[in-house]
Amino acid sequence: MKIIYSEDHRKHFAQGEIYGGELVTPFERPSRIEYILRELKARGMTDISGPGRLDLKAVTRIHDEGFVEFLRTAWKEWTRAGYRGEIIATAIPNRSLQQRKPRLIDGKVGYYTHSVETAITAGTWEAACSSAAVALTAQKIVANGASSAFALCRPPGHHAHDDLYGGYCFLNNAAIATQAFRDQGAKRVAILDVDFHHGNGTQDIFYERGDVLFCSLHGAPEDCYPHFLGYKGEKGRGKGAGYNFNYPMPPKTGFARWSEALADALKQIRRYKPDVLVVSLGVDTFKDDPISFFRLTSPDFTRYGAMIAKLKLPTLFVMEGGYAIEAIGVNTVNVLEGFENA
Ligand code: 7XA
Ligand code: ZN
Repeated sequence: MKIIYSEDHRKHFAQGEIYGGELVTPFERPSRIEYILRELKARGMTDISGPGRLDLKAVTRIHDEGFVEFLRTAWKEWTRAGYRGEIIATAIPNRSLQQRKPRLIDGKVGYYTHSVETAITAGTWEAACSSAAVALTAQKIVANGASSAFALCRPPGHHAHDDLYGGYCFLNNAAIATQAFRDQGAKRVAILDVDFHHGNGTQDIFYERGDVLFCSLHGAPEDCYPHFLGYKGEKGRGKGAGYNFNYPMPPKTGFARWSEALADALKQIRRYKPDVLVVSLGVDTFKDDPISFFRLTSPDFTRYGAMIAKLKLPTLFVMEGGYAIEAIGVNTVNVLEGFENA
């Protein structure tokens, strides 16, 4: 399996994340990628290369142009305003507040985010662009006929909406790659999101579209982030009605229940007959993940990789979350090996 990766992910390394009322070192940190790379190499998956140049047009097929411009210029505006810390939103236009973009950078930050744990730093824009480039380069490999590819993206993407960042995500890599498949001729694309957290951004982006099927297995929104989307009753709207499947599950869910949900999602995907599959691959379903509550073990990741392979679809894996740093490499590579060896 070809693997695409960029060193530029390191340019995004926030020093602070708001967690439990404290400013802590972010769970989403550069070393995550190092552990995955180390394990890939240890298991002989060494077909690793860098991304091509990012075509911003592929990004604005998914993201609002004003949002992209905000991400590109936010750090400059923030420092010009005299601020010395990282960019963290303080006011968000919730419920009955006006949905108008203010002039002041503080207001713009709130206007373009849905979650305040995620800080923007000097290098965030470049890192987010490199992550999207990684996804698009791996996408092209699959579009050109490879049976699979792994986009080792960082920062992750599935919480990013067309005009909102948050949940450690800035550009929605899986959505950008999905749109590229469509633009290059795929009639139908299925997205399977196996990250512990609901892929609210991806769901929202494709919610009214019938050409993209979205299935997400995740912690129930009543009990965990992103809190406000991911319920079972969200089934799509308009042309997208019937093309969105959510599988929210409670604390302590283990592989027996989780894999039943996966089997159902795979059934929906088979029925949909897509040309290609995009997997939003987060391994924070692991039992020791510090911010999640499922109970998957390392061998379970191999098992479900093999289950996904049974679809026999060209498959693009896009890296999302996973914070049990020591195990992130083993669990990620288990999925890929399980898929390849099935
Ligand atoms: O898949 N998404 C993640 O792994 C990031 C979740 C961010 C949670 C922040 C909660 N304080
Ligand atoms: Zn996650």
